[in-house]
Amino acid sequence: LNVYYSYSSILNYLTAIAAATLPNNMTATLETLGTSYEGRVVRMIKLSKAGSAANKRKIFIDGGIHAREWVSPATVIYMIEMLAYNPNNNASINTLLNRYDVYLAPLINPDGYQYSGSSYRLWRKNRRNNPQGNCYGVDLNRNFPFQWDPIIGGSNSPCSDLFSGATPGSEPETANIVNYLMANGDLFDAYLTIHSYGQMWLYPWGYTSALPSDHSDLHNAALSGKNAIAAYQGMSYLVGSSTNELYAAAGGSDDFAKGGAGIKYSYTIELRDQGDYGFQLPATLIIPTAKEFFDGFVAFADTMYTHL
Ligand code: 0X9
Ligand code: ZN
Repeated sequence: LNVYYSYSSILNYLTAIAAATLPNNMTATLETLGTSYEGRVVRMIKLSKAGSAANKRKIFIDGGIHAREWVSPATVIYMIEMLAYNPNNNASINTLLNRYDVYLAPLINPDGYQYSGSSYRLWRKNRRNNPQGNCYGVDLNRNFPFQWDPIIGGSNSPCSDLFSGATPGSEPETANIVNYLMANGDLFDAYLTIHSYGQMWLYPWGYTSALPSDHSDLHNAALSGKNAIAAYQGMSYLVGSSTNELYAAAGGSDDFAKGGAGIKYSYTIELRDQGDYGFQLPATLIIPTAKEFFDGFVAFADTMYTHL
């Protein structure tokens, strides 16, 4: 993680960790969410500590929905590494793993990520060849089938970076998450989707300025995360609802996870920075960005669990 991994390096990493012998009774299981528009496989790692409570609750974390946000998959891989090995035998990590199985899918949009690396660094969408016009790509974070509406922060134009897609859930990369969460969502307490940049810990709704009825639970758990982040290097994260703190944008995965799949603690995380490097965060900042967020995640999960 001193460099950004390619798509194939990410796949190799996930395959290797599933084959590795892990300490502390940890097991890593490789699962497949599906394939992308261009046919790349989308994988997920399940991390579970054997011998801890039966029928544990679960947490789902994804990254790489937006192609250019490279620190997102890198951070999810860092999280896999820390949870799998817990190199300092940290008590808070052990507690988390005694309470939760954690499912991590670092690269939801492999076609876009590949294209961002090979052809156009600031590519955002997937790589669908849109039938109308000569434009490629759907913004996967406008495509989720809950309150889908191109008029609200999306677009009906296939050439827009914010194209919401022809229909709700039209994209294979969207369907990979939707199908998994619809089948398993009731076992999950939390859904976190990792993006960059802006340093925000956002909760639903993204399609309206109204707040969910349990918004104070989501806000308080996120504050624990924010405070743990600040304790590392003083980085400041903003906590609030997507619409109220950022902008209204319908069809996001966070809104779907909460409103469609019924996962209570649903968040979009915007990692570093605040615009100096923007999407092109230097690789030297992967580790500090990932470490502070991981600290925040562990603190968040503790607050979430103790308030269930
Ligand atoms: O606009 C987005 O999709 C996210 N920001 S980003 O810069 N990473 O593109 C924010 C999404 C917040 N959630 C919803 N609007 N549902
Ligand atoms: Zn994003």
